[in-house]
Amino acid sequence: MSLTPTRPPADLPAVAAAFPLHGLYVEGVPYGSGHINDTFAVTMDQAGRSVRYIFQRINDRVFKNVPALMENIQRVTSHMARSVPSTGPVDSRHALTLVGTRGGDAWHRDASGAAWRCYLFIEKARTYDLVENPRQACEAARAFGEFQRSLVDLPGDRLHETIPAFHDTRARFETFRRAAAADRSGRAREVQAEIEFAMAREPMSDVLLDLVARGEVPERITHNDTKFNNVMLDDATARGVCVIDLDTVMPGVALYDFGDMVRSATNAAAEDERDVAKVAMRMDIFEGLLTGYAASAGVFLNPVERAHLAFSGKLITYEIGLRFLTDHLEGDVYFKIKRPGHNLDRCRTQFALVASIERQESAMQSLADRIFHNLAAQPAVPGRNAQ
Ligand code: ADP
Ligand code: GN1
Ligand code: MG
Repeated sequence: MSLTPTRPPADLPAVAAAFPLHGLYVEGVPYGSGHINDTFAVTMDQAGRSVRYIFQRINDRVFKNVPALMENIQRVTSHMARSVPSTGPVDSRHALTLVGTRGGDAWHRDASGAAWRCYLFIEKARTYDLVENPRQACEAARAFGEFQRSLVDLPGDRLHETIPAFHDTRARFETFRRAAAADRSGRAREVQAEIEFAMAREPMSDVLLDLVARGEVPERITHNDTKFNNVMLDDATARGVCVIDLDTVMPGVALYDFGDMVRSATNAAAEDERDVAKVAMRMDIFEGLLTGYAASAGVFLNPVERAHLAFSGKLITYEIGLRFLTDHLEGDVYFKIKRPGHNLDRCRTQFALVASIERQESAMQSLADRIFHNLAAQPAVPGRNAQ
């Protein structure tokens, strides 16, 4: 079972010593609410000044090829550091900065074999689990769109696929179907309603994959985990300053990125809310997302992508719901949990959000059409097709 750590590992000072940080180690505390890696904020005392760094123990059950993952991140962060955002003021925090090890490597393997990396801490900005207003949604979507746009001209080979078939909804559905049939943890009986909800929507799995197969939706370099708490908003201005959590940056489909913004930002309730009556897709937040995304990504989205903006929110919410349900059925082996039934609660909120989007989908797409109407229809910046 994957449990969220509540205290830092005893060897964190030794891990920190593998990186050329100035000053004296003061403390390391668990940080953030990600479901995958173990993240710690480490404070160093540099001649009386406190300087923080982010340390992450990379989850190598999820990311099986750490060297390939870190090569992607190195390429992406150094390219972004050189690029100037097309929207908004220049801000040195716009790209994550990796701190290499004393030996000159991008990451460190500790005595127990665990893989660690270190980033400069993005100060005076923070992440939020829940969107508070449309302005925040707009800023987050603008920043994710800007992120996609700045990687259009990434030089070199195709990025590694850090998790193969990550957004292959058909494959996710088949994994779910097998987990329900195998019922390894004996939980299938109590989740019949969720299993039926998932089964009834199976045809949704192929819609985007078919468009990609027909060449109507291009491959691009995408983030693939554009949840609202993976973008840092400036404390003073609420501006989206930096996109983080780059483990899944790889070739992908822009609509999955937009869809995950819809899933994680428009929900009125938390991802793990137990009272599903609180779950609802908020139209004003959706409008904020569309406005921000149009400002940065509008120039390169083609008409087919634009026509599926609302659908993408429903699809990715369904897909992540399937993944939470699968993990519940398999005994909580993938996502970190803080309580029994945590993944089931997460699945239920996702499916309630799918239902809420179903009720509003046509109004959502009409709004998308209106907001994207005035933008040029032809992609000004082509997608990167598979090489
Ligand atoms: P996970 O893959 O587990 O979600 P993230 O990379 O998203 O891990 O990091 C978890 C949390 O740590 C983020 O939500 C954010 O609050 C914080 N965080 C990550 N990187 C930085 C950074 N460079 N500066 C400040 N905070 C960060
Ligand atoms: C995980 O790492 P984090 O917490 O940002 C997951 C995403 C899911 C998300 C659901 C590598 O994201 O795919 O959408 O949880 N990341 C991975 O909250 O599986
Ligand atoms: Mg994260």
